[in-house]
Amino acid sequence: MTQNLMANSSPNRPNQPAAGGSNKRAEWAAWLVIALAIAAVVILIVTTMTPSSAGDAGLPRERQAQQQNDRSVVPTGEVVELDVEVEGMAFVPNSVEIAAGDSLKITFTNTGDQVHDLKIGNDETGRVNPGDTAVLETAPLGESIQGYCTIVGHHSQGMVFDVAVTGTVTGTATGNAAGNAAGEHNHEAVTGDNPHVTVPSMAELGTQREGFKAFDASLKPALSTTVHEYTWVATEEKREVAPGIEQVQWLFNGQAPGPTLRGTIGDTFRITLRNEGTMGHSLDFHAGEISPDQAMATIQPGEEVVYEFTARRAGIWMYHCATMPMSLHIANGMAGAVIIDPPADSELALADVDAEYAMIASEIFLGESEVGADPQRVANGEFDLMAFNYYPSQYALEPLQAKVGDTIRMWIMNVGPDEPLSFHVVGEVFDTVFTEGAYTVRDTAETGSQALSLLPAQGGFVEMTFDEPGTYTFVNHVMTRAEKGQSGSIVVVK
Ligand SMILES: [Cu+2]
Repeated sequence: MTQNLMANSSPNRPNQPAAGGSNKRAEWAAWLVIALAIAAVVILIVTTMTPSSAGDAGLPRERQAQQQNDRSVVPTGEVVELDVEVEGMAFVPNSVEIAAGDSLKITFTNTGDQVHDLKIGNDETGRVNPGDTAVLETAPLGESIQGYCTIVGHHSQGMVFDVAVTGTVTGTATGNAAGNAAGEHNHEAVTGDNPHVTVPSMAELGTQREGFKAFDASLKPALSTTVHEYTWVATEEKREVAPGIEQVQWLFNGQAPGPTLRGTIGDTFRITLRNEGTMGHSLDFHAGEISPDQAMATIQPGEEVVYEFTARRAGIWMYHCATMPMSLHIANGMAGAVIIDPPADSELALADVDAEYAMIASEIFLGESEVGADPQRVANGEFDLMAFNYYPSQYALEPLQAKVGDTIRMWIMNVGPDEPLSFHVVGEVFDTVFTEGAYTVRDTAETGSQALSLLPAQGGFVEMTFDEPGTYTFVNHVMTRAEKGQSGSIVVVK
């Protein structure tokens, strides 16, 4: 190579004959080759461009498909009119069905408490202040499309409006456009990339549904008995775990969380666990101080184990299935709390309150309906939703109730399996907080506590007194966890 270069750039070149006949022919031949090459390139470019019209050549393929689709819409002249309002972070109604070629005239009244808008395709209302109304008229629509609020974060929280178009024109271009639109929707509107289900959005979690019944969070006083004897069955049953999502849960006594037990220091708890499931299960009571070897052993389907312990210490204590992988058994519902009261004459004695509640905090993992929580996603810590008492946002749908002047005590147990909890009540300061064996503040007006922090397997209680009527929201102040369902309301009336 080096030698050739040396040869071509040889200093001898100027000494070669300049205008010999054979050299001239070679020069013409070279020019001819160059001209042919240029012609070939030009032909190639022209050929490539021919299928597209000049106007579309620069557009991305999706946009071209969209344009072709738009051209295929035959307007019917029909205008479908409807009123749309806002409830929380959702449009109400949040869908409409029209025929291909119809257009929409939406009278949008923002009944929410912040600015919203509605955009469908290229048509939008513009910003609408709370209490204001705007009218949105769309072009004739040829295929189903999802409208949404363009305010940052509202789309991803579920502020969407589905227009189902019947009699949609079919064809490759339409199919591509629809596919792309659906892909974009999934990416933005769901809270995770769960391959099994579409995870409900924050708006869907907060949407009222007829017949919904929340898990009863009210807590009764300890029974006067000193021996608490129960038989629990371990089962695996398909239940609703989030709005519109049914999947298998693993249950103690047919419920998730398992029953909340309550007694007093010195009481004996004797729990017989009968395994009516299809796999091994077991029990581990953190309130007990006994050898794990027998009591916590995994029992097979059809077997029983008796777990007996004497409660020596006051507080709220976790219990859970201790069969591997524990994360999965807890994620599927096998966890709960035991509450042990100090004696009334103890210096730790509980004050009188107007009501008590028990909240078991956990992650929710979604999976195939027949399987339950996706084991791999549980192993990876990829939770989909968060919950108090194993159902996201249930106390937002069915709030706790109190009166002005009431003092309530909320017992909180974080069963995880993995996520921390920072329990806060919007608009309240806790007068009393007890956590993991001690009061951190107690019946004080001079100071107080804004959040009870609990790692998995930690518990405690908070007390608060309501001075004014209103809707007080309790949340995991790890804020994105609240938005995934770890929030609820206390409605306080006069
Ligand atoms: Cu289990």
